[in-house]
Amino acid sequence: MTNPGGEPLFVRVPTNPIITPSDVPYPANAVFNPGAAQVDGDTVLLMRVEDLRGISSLYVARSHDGISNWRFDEKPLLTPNHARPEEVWGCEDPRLTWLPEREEWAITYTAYSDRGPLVSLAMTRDFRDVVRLGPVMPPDDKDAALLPSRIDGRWAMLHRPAPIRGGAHIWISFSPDLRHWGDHTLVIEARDGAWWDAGKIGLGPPPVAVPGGWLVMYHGAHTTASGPIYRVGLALLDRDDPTVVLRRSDEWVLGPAATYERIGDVSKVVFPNGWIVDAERDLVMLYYGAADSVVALATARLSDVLASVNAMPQPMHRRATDVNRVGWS
Ligand code: BMA
Repeated sequence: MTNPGGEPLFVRVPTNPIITPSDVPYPANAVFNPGAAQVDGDTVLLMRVEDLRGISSLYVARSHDGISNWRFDEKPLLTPNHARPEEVWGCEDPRLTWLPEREEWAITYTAYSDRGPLVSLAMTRDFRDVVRLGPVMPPDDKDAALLPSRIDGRWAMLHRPAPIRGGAHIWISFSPDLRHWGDHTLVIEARDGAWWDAGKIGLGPPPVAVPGGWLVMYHGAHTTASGPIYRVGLALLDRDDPTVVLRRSDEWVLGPAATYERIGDVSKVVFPNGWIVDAERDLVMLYYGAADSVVALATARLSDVLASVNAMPQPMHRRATDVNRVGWS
């Protein structure tokens, strides 16, 4: 997908990949799928680091410009805690949402239990100390992020349960207290057949409030004879009722093209979990895991992203559950 000038919407920085396993001060097989935050003038990445056993922990990296001169914490912020059965096989793929009401960051991450991956929640103010609230969704469920503020008095979380039957779609659930979740509602359905987002989709970075709604990026895993191809597209949800999809891209906006995206532990994967959306600088900095091996960065003008989203088709059914059948397959 291109901007109004016909150029690609998202442009990779020339120094990609910006962080590799050889950059970090601890043994790592892979460094990927970071969440992103802006804290005290720094860009903070909370990176998934897979160690030489195959178990992932979440480590902090900081940089003033968000591109170079990364400073790496030596110890993980979150590492499997054996008193917690939900994460015996790792802590993966964090999304970071600043909650103004609580003045802290919510970390939604995939806790890998021996019963499957589930969504777990932890809180931090500074990315130095962290408090776990624990599992909020049972397995299999992942790709979760909180909305930054309550909707009609309740917290809202987008996430991706993987049902035994049918495709894997994006749902939203609501909570009065961040602990008890309900009113589970299907929001964005994976498409079918040859589509890039057929069969399995999942939320990317946390939704961001923009004029006209919530800007959402999501990944689609298109199945091929040589395994899945992970690409990303955009959607816009209604600001007051995020169960309503206002816009959805037909085309992906970023897909594996560079060598570091096409070749790695899992080839042909771009997997963004974090973005810095800066209205003042008209800038989106999109951080993503490439080929489940390294961290990469692509940038876009926010105004171009919004213009593209507003030109995208309006889904025939604004609510996934509005379809004229028993939905939820
Ligand atoms: C997803 C997650 C991601 C990973 C992606 C591609 O299901 O497990 O952590 O980057 O697959 O392998």
